Amino acid sequence: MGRFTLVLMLTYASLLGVSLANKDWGFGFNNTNWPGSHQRHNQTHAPKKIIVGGSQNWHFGFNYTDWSLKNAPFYFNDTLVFKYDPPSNTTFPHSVYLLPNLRSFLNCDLKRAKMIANPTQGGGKGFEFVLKKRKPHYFACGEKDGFHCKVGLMKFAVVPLLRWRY
Ligand SMILES: *[C@@H]1O[C@H](CO)[C@@H](O)[C@H](O)[C@H]1NC(C)=O
Ligand SMILES: *[C@@H]1O[C@H](CO)[C@@H](O)[C@H](O)[C@H]1NC(C)=O
Ligand SMILES: *[C@@H]1O[C@H](CO)[C@@H](O)[C@H](O)[C@H]1NC(C)=O
Ligand SMILES: *[C@@H]1O[C@H](CO)[C@@H](O)[C@H](O)[C@H]1NC(C)=O
Ligand SMILES: *[C@@H]1O[C@H](CO)[C@@H](O)[C@H](O)[C@H]1NC(C)=O
Ligand SMILES: [Cu+2]
Repeated sequence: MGRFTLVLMLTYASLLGVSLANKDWGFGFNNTNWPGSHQRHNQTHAPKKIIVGGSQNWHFGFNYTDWSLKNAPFYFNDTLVFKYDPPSNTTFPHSVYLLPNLRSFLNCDLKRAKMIANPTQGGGKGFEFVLKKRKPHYFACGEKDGFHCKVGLMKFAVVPLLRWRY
């Protein structure tokens, strides 16, 4: 195979790569008014408020991965609402953390996690989190050093605007 052919193949491959990348990710750059994007992702939908877990709220033992798959896709500016009783009202308080990456998510490793809602913030109307970043969000309960996350299934991942399954 000559050098020229190789270069051509590489060029072709990179073109393919770029077009695939655009197909999957390009809509994220400007989703206000992109012609043609409407068939794949309904751009006219208004941001929604979604109660995490639905009527189950945020509690130990509910499969939130399953819930998130059934309620995907989530969009930019959608609001996730975490509702859970404050310590004054329950003996099993919860919280909400963002885990830094897939690995910590899979292991329920809270070492570098960031608390976004403490055990009292889920009371009343609940804690609201707006999906503002175009990246995976790994949510978990941080109570009992990962026990709620690991054994209580209190974790789920969300990729705003990307459909989680096709
Ligand atoms: C997105 O595109 C629309 C129309 O083409 C334009 O008015 C708007 O400023 C763009 N937004 C961004 C963030 O580039
Ligand atoms: C897009 O969403 C709007 C509002 O939710 C709805 O009325 C419309 O039918 C949707 N369009 C498509 C193509 O799904
Ligand atoms: C939770 O739901 C997911 C997705 O449906 C499933 O793969 C998983 O096995 C479930 N976990 C448990 C412990 O039931
Ligand atoms: C999300 O909301 C912000 C502030 O309300 C707004 O500036 C932005 O255009 C919205 N983005 C999308 C994708 O709707
Ligand atoms: C705690 O429980 C009391 C009595 O059931 C109720 O009135 C109150 O609204 C609850 N507080 C929160 C923050 O849910
Ligand atoms: Cu918990």
